[in-house]
Parts: sequence; C-alpha cells; structure tokens
Amino acid sequence: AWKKFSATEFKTKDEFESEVVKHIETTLARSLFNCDEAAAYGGVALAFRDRLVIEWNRTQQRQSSADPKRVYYLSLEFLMGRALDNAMLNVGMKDVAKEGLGELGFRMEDVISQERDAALGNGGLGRLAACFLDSLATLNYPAWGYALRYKYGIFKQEIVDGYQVEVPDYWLDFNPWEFPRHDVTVDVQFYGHVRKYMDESGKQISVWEDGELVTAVAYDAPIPGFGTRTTNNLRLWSSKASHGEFDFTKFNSGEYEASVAEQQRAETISAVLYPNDSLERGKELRLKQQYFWCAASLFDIVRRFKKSRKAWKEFPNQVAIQLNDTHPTLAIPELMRILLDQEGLEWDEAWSIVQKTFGYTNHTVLPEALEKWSVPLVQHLLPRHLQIIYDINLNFMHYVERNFPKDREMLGRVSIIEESTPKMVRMAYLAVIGSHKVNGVAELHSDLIKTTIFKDFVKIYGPDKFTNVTNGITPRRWLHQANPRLSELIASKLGGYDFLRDLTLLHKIEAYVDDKEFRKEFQEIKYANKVRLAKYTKEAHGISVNPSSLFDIQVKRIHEYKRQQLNIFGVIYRYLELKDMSPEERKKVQPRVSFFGGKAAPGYWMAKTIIHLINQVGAVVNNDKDIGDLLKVVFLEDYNVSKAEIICPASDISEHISTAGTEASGTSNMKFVLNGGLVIGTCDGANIEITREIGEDNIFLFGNLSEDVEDLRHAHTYSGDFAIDPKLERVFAVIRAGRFGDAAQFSALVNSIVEHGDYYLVSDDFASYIDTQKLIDAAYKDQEAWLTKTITSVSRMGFFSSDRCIDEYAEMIWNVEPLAPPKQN
Ligand code: DL6
Repeated sequence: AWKKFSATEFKTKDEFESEVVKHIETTLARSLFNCDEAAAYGGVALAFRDRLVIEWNRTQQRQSSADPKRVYYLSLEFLMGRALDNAMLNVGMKDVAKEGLGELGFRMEDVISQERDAALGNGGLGRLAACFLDSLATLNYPAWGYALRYKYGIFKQEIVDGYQVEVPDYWLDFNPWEFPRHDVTVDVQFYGHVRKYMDESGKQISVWEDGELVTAVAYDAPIPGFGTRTTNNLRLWSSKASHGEFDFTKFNSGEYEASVAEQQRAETISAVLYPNDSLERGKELRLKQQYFWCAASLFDIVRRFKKSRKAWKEFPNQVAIQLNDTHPTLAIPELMRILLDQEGLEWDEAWSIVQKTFGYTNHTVLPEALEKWSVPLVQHLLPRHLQIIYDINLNFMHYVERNFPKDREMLGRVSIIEESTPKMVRMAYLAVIGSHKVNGVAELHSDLIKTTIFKDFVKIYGPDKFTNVTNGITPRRWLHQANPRLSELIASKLGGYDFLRDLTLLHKIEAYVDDKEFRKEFQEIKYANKVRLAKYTKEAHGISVNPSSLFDIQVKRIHEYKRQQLNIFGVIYRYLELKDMSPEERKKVQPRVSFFGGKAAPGYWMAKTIIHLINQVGAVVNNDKDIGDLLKVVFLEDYNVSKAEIICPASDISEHISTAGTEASGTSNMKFVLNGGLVIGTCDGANIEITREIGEDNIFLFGNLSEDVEDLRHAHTYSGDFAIDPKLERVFAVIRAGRFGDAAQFSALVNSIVEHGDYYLVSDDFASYIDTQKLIDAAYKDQEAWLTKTITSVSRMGFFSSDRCIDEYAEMIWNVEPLAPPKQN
C-alpha cells in the first residue's frame, strides 16, 4: 500500500470505528440502533475530515511562516465530484475504514454512494480545475483555488418521455467538507459613480462612491494531496446582504416582502451556476457573479500579501494568478483599481505588476464562447472598472499604433472595445493584454489560437507570450479510485503505487504485454467493469445489456460540435443494415451497446433534440425482436463525475468525434484510454497527442482534418453542388418517414445538415465514420490483438497526468516551487 500519514492515521480499525460511532452519536445525534447508510456516511466523512483538518492547519501554518510564492487558481467552476473516497485514498486509510465499516454492518460502496456530487461546473473546464487542485496538493505546491459557493450546482438531468428535464440540484443539505469562515468576509461594491479630483500634489484621484454593497463570506474546503501531508485550500465565496439579515423597520410596518428583498437580492449572486457550456449570454447576474468573486478573491490575496510587509514590486514574486478562461478577467482591472486608487501606485508601476502576476488559459476557439460584455452594462455595474479598461486600451492602442504604423486596421481588430452597437468589451483581448503568458490546452489548440483568434496579438507581442500546456487528468481519481483492481494489478507488477505520483512509470507494464497471467487478469478486470456498468444500466434504466458486447461510449456535454448526432446517425445506419440482413448473416455480427450520456444547456434546443433522438432510437432498437442483443442504445441519465467513475473503466471504445479544430483538448479521451479502452476519434484536440504517445495502430482515427474545414464549409455554402452522403441520406429518409416518432421533431436537426450548410461537417465525415466503425467491429473479433492494443495504450499514457501539467505551469508560467512538508519519523 501507499505510505500512510504517520501523524494522523487511524492506528487500528477499532480506533476508526470508535470515532465513527462517536460522530454518529454526538455530532449527528443519531442512535446506533437507528443508523442508516446516510448516517454511516456522515460518521465516516466526519472521522476522515478530522484527519484532514489537522494536516490542513499544519499546511497553512507552514505556508504562512515560509511565505513562498503562491499560486491562485481562479476558476468559476470546480467539478469536484465526491470527496470521501478521494480523502480515504489520498490519506491512505481506505482498507482500515472498509474493515471497520464491515464490522459496523455496512458495505463501503453503499456508504460512499450516499454522498452527493459537488457539481460546481459544467464539463471539461471545471473538471480540469478539480484535477489541477489534486495535483497541486500532491506535488506540494502552495496553492489556493477560488470560486463561488453556488447553492445550486449544475442541474440534475431527468429524462421524461425521452426529453431532458432540468431539476435544481440543492447539494448543501449535509456537506461535511466545508468550513464556513464567518470571520473572513469582504464587502463588494456594485453600481454607484466615480468622483475625480486633484489632490494637493496635482495628482488625479478617483473615488468610486455610493452604489450597493454585498458581503462575500468565505467557505473553505480541504484538498488533500496523495501520499503527502500537504492539504491545500479551496475557498468558495457565498453572498449575503451587507446590512444584516432583514429590514426590521419594513417588517414592523407590514412590508414583509420588502423587508427581506435586499437579502434575497444579495443571495441571488451565488445562488446558481450558469449551466451554459461554451456560450455566453451577457446576463447582468453573470457579470455580477464574476466581479463579486474576483473582488473578494483579490481582496483576500492582497490581504495575505500585505501581511508580509513586502514592497509592492515584490507582489509578482509572491503571487501568481491563473485565469481559468476569461471568466475571471475582471481581476485585471480590479487589481489595477486596488493598486491605483487604494495603494496610490503610479499607472506604469501598477500595470507592470499586473502583467507579471496574471496568466490566462484559453479553452475554446468557438466564437460563441468568447465573452463580450456590453459597455453600458459594465458602465452601470462597475463604473470605475470601465474607466480603467478604457485606459488600458488607450495605452495599448498607442503601443500598437507606434509599432504598426502601416496597419491602420489593426487598431480596430485588436481593440478591447468592439465598435458595435452597443459597444462591447472583448474579455479575451483584455486577458491577453493583462497577462504575461497565454496558453492553450493541447498542441493543435495552442497552434490554432495563434493563427485565428489571437493572430494579431502574436504579431504584437511575439510568439513567446503564447504557449501550450496539454491537459491531463489525475490518476488518483481516474485510475486508482475509479478502477481499483487495475490500479492494484499495475502496482503488483511495478512493486508499489509510485506510478500514481509519477505516471510515466506506467511504461514498465509494456513488458507484461505478452505475459499470460497479466493479460488474463487485465481482461477479467475490463469484463468486471463492464458487468458493473451493465448492472447500473439495469438498475437505473431497466435496460439489460450483455457485458460480452462491445461497449461503445460517448459521454460529455451534448453539443453540435462534439457531434453526438454523427454517432446516433451511425447507430441508425447500423440498425438499418442489421434489419437488411438474414438471420444467418446476423449471427456473424459483433454485438454492440451504444451508450450516450451528457447534459444539454437548458436553452440549447438543438442539443435537446439530439438527446430526444437518441432516446427515441433506443426505444425502437431496444424493443426490436429481430435485433435482440446485437444492438442496444442506452442514454445514461444525469451524467456526472461519480457516474463517470463507473462509466470510464467500462468502455471498449469511446467516441471523441468533434469536427476537427473545435474541441480544444478533451480530457475524457484520456480517462478512457488510461482505463484500457480504445478510442474512435477525429484529428482534434488531445486525440492527436494521444495518437503520438500510444501509436497510430492503437487508435481509430477518421474524418477531415482541421486545415480542410474552412474550405469545406465554404464549398457547402457557395459551390452549389453540396450533396449529402448517400448512407446518411438513407438515415434521414427513415427519420423523415417517422420511424423514430414524429418526424417534425427532428426536422431542424436534419435540415441543419441538408439545408443550412452542415456547419459541423457531419455529412463530409459520415462515410469515413461508418467505415472506421466497421474496422472496429473486425478488430474486436480478434480479442487477443485487441487486448494487446489496450495494454500497450495504458502503458503509454504517462504523459497525460495532470501532475505533468502542473509542473509545466509552475515552470513556464508561474515560477513557483513546491514546499514539501518536513519528513516525519
Ligand atoms: O480545457 C478543458 C476543456 C477542454 O478539454 C475542452 O476541449 C474544452 O471544450 C473545454 N472548454 C470549455 C469552454 N468553456 N468556456 N469558455 O469548457 O475546456
């Protein structure tokens, strides 16, 4: 087993049991005679929490006294999932706990499953942030995460009559992992106006006056590293009225609603996570959320820095702030405001500090996802910040004018202010200008941002400002926790669990690729994981699937660019081919289960239509007696992190089939391969680097390349001879004929391809997709060769650990060093 804590471990299972019982009986005030799984979860979580808190306090004390440079990861989303299993594994005491729980009459899996997911994110961006926190702590970096404490995380998805229905997810009923810090508060200002005057020395002073104050209250959660005592902090801000609970005067005069109105208005700020993935709608509340969180976090960061009494020029040597996408970009003018208006620095000094402090990660090139805020809205909500943004822009425009005097149009192209009606603030440009490094999240993506959205900025700043950090995943959650048997098998061959801290060690298992025993065990583990998913599918959806079938899985947010529509059209085509076959021919067919899962943004009608089509196809195919087990279609409701832990280890093939050039990286591709599944994918995002690492023979690539996309789109619209692929035409014909229910419901989806230019190139890639699926069927028949591919792939996945990412950020962007805990005897 991995080395355990020496200071805080449970010495025996009896000690563990007695602490669990103590918490059940005292903290939770439950009788042991009436102790259900929920109470058992509470007792175990609190017992482990006690362990974490000791190391958490020590880590904070250690960091305070050493006062090293710290990293602050500002992310509006942290898709954490469940905490208990992770805490047990990182602390290294799960075995003891399992035994102890058994004696108390509970199964560990049942207790773990009582915990609600902390689902404070939409998808890849938020889950990446959660993996990064795990790696930062594991690698002993002094780091804090900052986000909002949403009362409601991403909605729960229910499927009713084949349609997605959104249900609020109130996750805070019982959350033993958070600690309210009622003494750590920040008053955040909105609205009002700016008064300017000259002081005696002739310096212009700006004062942001009046407006409205809302109080941010800190809630902290411990983030334990794996195999280390470092336990970092995730600080979430909750909003409340700054003038107390409610207005007694109004209450006394019978104005009951008005008496709590201010409180409600304030609490609304941190109430709900916006459920849009890759789309910004420009709503005032969203801008309020962003500023509220940036202002509270920066106040906190500056307060910590000021304790050291260092000069301001030392700030970038003590503080690295990473902007996870443009959502925290207001932190740039906010730090300027603090330095100029509150600390009295001159512009140039303040700006130099700001640029050295921030780094910006871009996660998308999709135009609809690039944030812009209307100037009148920013003026109304944050009048002083708008002035600062205009000043930043003015200086930048002068710089560009001086350096590119011949390219007059460049000014308009790169200006932070878009000259539209109304004028808009381009947040990505502000983020680029205010940061010293800008990174993309996979090689192709990092190249694309330099040739598309930030092309001019590469000319202005030179290429060195732009860099790449290919995404990664934490092997602790996505191998050790999700697939304990595989983790154990690997450990048995490598002589321990060191590979969980250095994933490149995985390469050593390639030596076992021909080892009979190893192969057998590896195959059995995959089968057991498929049985686990089959069991879940039966329990949750009443659908029986045969674990010997090829499990084909696509789980991610539903979006046209991710092309779940290509997948389901392919499934329909497969179904039609099966129907055409004689019973004899069918006997030769490789049985397959197509699993889908993912949420659609509530306002994204096309994505919801795709979900509906998948469910309608499932209803027909799964009940067709001719087909039986040859094809099943399952939509896994309410896909989330804890379900992903069951789903990812169970794939034979997973689908990462975005239109080339649209998926910045993808991270579930990494999770599936690490767990012994192969990939069908386009040459997009991290698929390309996965191919480089595992070898072309071990991945099924298809479709057009990103460099061809623009020409194809152009041809669809202008060449006049855009013809739908005949196989796809056949699929459309049966949809139109009502084979999957009322055709009218799917006409917009079909027409987006047939009549509206097929922006996502579904038709262009369809034939190559179908052919590649056939190759997969054939390859799967040779189970031995398939197994060799999967083992080889796992052994070559070392590059995709989020630990590697964090070391790259630390070296190339943050310039921070780990602060390891002292060794214990
Ligand atoms: O970088 C994490 C993740 C990538 O793996 C996905 O490819 C990308 O789509 C996602 N981006 C977003 C964009 N949201 N915004 N803004 O979620 O980031």
